[in-house]
Amino acid sequence: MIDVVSVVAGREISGTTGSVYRSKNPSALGQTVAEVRMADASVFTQACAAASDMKREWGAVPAPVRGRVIASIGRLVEANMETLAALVAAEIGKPFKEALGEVREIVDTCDFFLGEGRRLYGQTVPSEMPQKSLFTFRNPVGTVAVITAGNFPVAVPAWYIIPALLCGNSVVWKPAEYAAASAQALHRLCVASGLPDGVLNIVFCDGEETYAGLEEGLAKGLVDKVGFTGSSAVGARIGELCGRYLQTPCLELGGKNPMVVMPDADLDLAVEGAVFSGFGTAGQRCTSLGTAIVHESVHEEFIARLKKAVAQAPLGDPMADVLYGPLLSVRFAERFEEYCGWIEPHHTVVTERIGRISADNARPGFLGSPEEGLYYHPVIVDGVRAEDRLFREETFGPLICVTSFDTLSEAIDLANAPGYGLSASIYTSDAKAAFSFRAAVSAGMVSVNNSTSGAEAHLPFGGNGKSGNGSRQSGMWVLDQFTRWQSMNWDYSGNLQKAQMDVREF
Ligand code: UN1
Repeated sequence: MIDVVSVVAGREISGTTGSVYRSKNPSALGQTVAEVRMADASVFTQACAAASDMKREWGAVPAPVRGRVIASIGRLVEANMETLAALVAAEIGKPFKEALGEVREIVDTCDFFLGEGRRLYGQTVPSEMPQKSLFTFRNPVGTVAVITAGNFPVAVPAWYIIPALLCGNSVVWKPAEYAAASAQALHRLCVASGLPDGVLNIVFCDGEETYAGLEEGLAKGLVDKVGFTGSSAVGARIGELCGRYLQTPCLELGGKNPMVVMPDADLDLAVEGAVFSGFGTAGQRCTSLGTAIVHESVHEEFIARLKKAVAQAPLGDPMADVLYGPLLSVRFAERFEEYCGWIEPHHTVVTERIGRISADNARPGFLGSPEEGLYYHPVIVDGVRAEDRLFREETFGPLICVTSFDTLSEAIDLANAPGYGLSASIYTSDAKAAFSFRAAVSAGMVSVNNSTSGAEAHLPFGGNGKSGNGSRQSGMWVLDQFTRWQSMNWDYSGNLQKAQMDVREF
């Protein structure tokens, strides 16, 4: 069993609330992976102060040197890839192969940003006046608080932590407690790569303590930027809190991601995409497929092929080659069962139970007794309507909705109706339809003949509407989150030249 503690300014803090959270293996609830010594709000604020104390020092390290630290993080993560992936698989039940992909994403992120250490370009800009030079610089924002979910317990945090550090910021990271051991492992690898104490702190505390600690940190001017990945409801609360202190957080929230299947689509490809993005990671990605919006002429055929593909997909032990393993934790499983309660009489549940892990099926929907693993059978619900709760809200589990349409314009309306806007996909061989869809769908990410999930680490990642506040992570675009532009003008004429007033006319 792994003992998990907070680390502030290089010092381990072994819990201040007296409470211990047990992070269980969702494939075998009897097995505790980690005991997390939970901290309270004051530890979160202390971590903000520790990070804030280091921000000048770290920000003054030349960016290429920070880039070298990022390079060693990448190398160290790569050298420990299998161990880290196995820990992720044990702690949240993500299939090992996917977990390896997740760890690979950290390495990709490091590869991208180590080079940015030698760029972080500013500009030279012409002045209105002679003998005057104008420049722009990217300055670090200062202290970044990173609060992350556990469905991507190491890659998504790295999307914040790596560029934030590269840009010269110090960081306080609050991971999800149900993925605490994976988070602690990543934190240790980062610190071992040469980060000075206090530059990357990690705090384990529950939601309310985090909120209180963050508020105090913001009020005391110890937090300059918040990065949050998680539900839209919590994101709204964090956004409100930051707004009170005139801050714009980077919010990466939920999704109800649509996939439009046009009459000319390659149906097998579309079905494969629906299976991967609907049921991969047990549907627990922010980019998971929400609703397949299928043209009425191919709707029946799509359902038939989808049903067959899902029935053949192996589920179960995350260490085996499976489509998906258990749900993340008991809390997520309970919530998913509630979402299944949104199925209405006018819906058709297409999938039947496709297997049993054990004989006594203790709860409806589970493939076996939940204690032996939070395995849930795949659910496909046909006949959803735009006004249904199931259609409008994220269900974060192995459930996909299907509905049909007649014209592309109707499909676009349906795609936008839930008010999220993260990822959207269209399957078609018609370029005009694909580009029209791209322009009209409100989504940060659009796929053509590809599923809604599986974004690459060097493209902008993020959403609109209920999926976020328009901020973008990843690639060069995230630099605008973790740096602030500063302009400088330098007048070497020896005179006071007044902008707008002393401009020479020709
Ligand atoms: C998330 O679920 O928070 O695009 C991120 C994808 C992943 C990231 C998902 N690379 O599916």
